[in-house]
Amino acid sequence: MTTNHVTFCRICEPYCGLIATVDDGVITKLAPDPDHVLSRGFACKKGLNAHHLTHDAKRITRPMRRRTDGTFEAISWQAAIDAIGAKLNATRRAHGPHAIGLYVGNPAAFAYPHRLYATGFADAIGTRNVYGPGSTDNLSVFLAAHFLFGSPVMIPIPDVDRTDMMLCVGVNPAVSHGTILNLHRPLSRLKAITKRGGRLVVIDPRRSETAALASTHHFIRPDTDAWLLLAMIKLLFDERLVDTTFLARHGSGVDALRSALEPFTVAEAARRTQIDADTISALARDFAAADSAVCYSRVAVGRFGTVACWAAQLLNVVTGNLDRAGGAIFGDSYTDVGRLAKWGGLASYDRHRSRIGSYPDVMGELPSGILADEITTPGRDQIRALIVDAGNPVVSTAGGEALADALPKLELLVSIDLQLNATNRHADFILPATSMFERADFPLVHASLLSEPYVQWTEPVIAPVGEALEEWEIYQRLSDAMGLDVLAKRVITWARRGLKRLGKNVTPEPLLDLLLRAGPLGDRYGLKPGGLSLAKLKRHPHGIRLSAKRTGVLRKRLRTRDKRVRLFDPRLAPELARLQRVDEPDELPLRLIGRRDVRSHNSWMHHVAPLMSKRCTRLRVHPDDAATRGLVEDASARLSSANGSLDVVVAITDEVMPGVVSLPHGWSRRSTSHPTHDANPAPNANDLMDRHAIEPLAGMAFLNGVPVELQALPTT
Ligand SMILES: Nc1nc2c(c(=O)[nH]1)N[C@H]1C(S)=C(S)[C@@H](COP(=O)(O)OP(=O)(O)OC[C@H]3O[C@@H](n4cnc5c(=O)[nH]c(N)nc54)[C@H](O)[C@@H]3O)O[C@H]1N2
Ligand SMILES: Nc1nc2c(c(=O)[nH]1)N[C@H]1C(S)=C(S)[C@@H](COP(=O)(O)OP(=O)(O)OC[C@H]3O[C@@H](n4cnc5c(=O)[nH]c(N)nc54)[C@H](O)[C@@H]3O)O[C@H]1N2
Ligand code: SF4
Ligand SMILES: [Mo]
Repeated sequence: MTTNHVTFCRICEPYCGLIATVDDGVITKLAPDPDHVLSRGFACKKGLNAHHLTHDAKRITRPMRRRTDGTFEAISWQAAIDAIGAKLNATRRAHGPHAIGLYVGNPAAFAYPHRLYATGFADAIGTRNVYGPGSTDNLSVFLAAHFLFGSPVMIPIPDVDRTDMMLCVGVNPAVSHGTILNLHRPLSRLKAITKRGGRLVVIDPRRSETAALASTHHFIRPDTDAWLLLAMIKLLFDERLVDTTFLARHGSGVDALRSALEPFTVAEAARRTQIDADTISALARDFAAADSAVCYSRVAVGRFGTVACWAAQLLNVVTGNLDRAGGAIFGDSYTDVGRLAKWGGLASYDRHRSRIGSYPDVMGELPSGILADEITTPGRDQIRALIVDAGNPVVSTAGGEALADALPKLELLVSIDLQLNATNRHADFILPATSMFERADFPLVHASLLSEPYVQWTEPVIAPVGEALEEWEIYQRLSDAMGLDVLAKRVITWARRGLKRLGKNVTPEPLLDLLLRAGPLGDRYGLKPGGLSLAKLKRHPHGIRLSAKRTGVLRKRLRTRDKRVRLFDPRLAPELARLQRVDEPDELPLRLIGRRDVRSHNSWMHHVAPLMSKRCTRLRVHPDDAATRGLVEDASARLSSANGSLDVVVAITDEVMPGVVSLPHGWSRRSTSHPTHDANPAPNANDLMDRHAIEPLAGMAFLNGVPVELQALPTT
């Protein structure tokens, strides 16, 4: 029997609407949903091929245990949960809670109860050893928001549809489809900016796909964005082009900021960024003069991630573009995310420190760069058991090879995944998770990042394949086996009490229903007829657009004590000093930057054959740099950093600026015993990264702007 199901994609942040065709329990086709309230018929190739992962013949669909010879055998859920629970309890008893670590990867943000239960489980154990992709992605964006606005989750987003000038710094939304931003139909909405007479300006060492849509593109020497942005802000103060009324009303610490900015002159910024001084000055003046303007940025994975991300938001603030149409707006609608994060214990910074390196946590997460060392360094609190859930840190974190060497030293490694990867091939147990089509869902994690406020719900499209379970259920079972309460610390007491009064168990659906109904747009359990409830969402599978006040909400949203934007946090001072001190890192002449491909997603879409035909994993090199090294198109070359070397194939193009080379991440030459994956081995950019190059404030890895050299390899 053939049936069609309305659902939505959960690979990346737009959550595009999809129609799934199911034949006898198998998804045979995915099409964009033309009736989705926001995506209106847009979906990308990744989303449209996601069912190949669900029905991949090599997918892990039963709990697996590793035999002594390294192969895996299927076991029952009961046997797996009992064995893991007993070992985790024994480890905790013998060595304390920190001996158990968790790495919770990127896909955990795309299933609404996943993260809640994963962090709830870590809290129930009492471990501080929680890791994830944050330190290779966006923790410094969160920390910048914490410094400025008093909460790491209060991240203003670009008001793309109304802006007169969008300055994209270190983002490539034409390929990524947005980051820290829920933006449906991202391409047409970016194109609309210039169509309506606005400006899209891109700062990128590569003429990216977003740059191709832009009015102006400026190359920038990688990892120098903090200089550009700080010099722009200083110039605006010097030329009295800042919005003094806005700053007087909403800012605190203007004097401290002004003196901190003193060293960041346009002349010095021009030298470091390789953007000429006139261009920097004109950019700053244009930004301040625009009717509305917004800087949209994720310059997080350099040596100065937090300073750079802070400066990017600060530019919006000092020009009065915060909380204003066409500027940077707070994206909340059906719930107050800042308050929720505080109640849930998520809005933390420097609550605890790592054993190795004494790094502060950001929202409970520690830098992935120390994970291998936390496993191998003897002593109290050494990690002896690790759960890797929806992650592949051997491939996706800096210097992941060291982690690959460390994993076999663990007494227990548990993976929760759908497939074999370079990390869980070392696991003692692999627990099969559902794919997105086998679970109900709601775009919860992006609740404060909605460029157009909306809600939607999907039922599962098919029953779980094999014995796959949702992660929340896995954590629930594990906690039950260990005698722990998985949600003890996270779920606010009133939620528990409220649900009890309604005669409901504390499980994800009733919790979500409560969030919606008790929220500002909720039906308040009948008091506000027509308001939101899960039942209402279920009646509108293509989503519901919401009307919510999006500007003029600053004081309500700010979580600083004095309800002012904290323009300068003294914790930034040592970083500003280091920024001036550190110039060019060493003698290697080229700078390596990353790249994403529309047809792959981090380390895990490589199993999908239809996506792989046009992939490009070559190193992009400027013609001048190729010529001086005697390199021709498709030549093999050795790319070396202080940390290691890789053999790459070269693509020569002036889309990268001279002195810069670009290689995608997420690839690996390690065997995963998967036919498609093994047919597509490619160099792992992270083999060149130094895991110990950790930015001190947010623990960011240094992945963009890494010094490298390139040499031709003899042809064989
Ligand atoms: N050099 C370099 N490195 C980078 C980056 C970079 O730009 N340059 N980018 C970084 C970024 S932004 C990120 S987010 C990280 C990502 O790094 P990680 O968070 O480690 O995630 P992935 O490598 O994408 O691996 C995800 C795993 O989850 C599995 N999976 C997929 N869906 C599900 C699911 O629903 N449930 C479960 N349990 N598992 C699932 C996949 O099979 C895969 O094995 O990589 C980072 N690494
Ligand atoms: N197709 C696809 N989409 C994805 C993903 C994917 O793997 N594939 N991953 C998803 C995830 S997890 C994330 S976090 C988002 C990331 O979303 P984005 O941040 O939008 O994507 P990136 O590709 O990391 O974009 C970074 C851009 O910055 C440029 N850049 C590199 N170094 C510098 C620098 O020093 N300064 C400046 N100014 N620019 C620099 C790069 O050339 C690139 O164009 O994408 C998401 N969407
Ligand atoms: S842009 Fe592509 S991968 Fe991202 S949600 Fe939409 S369809 Fe899925
Ligand atoms: Mo990411």
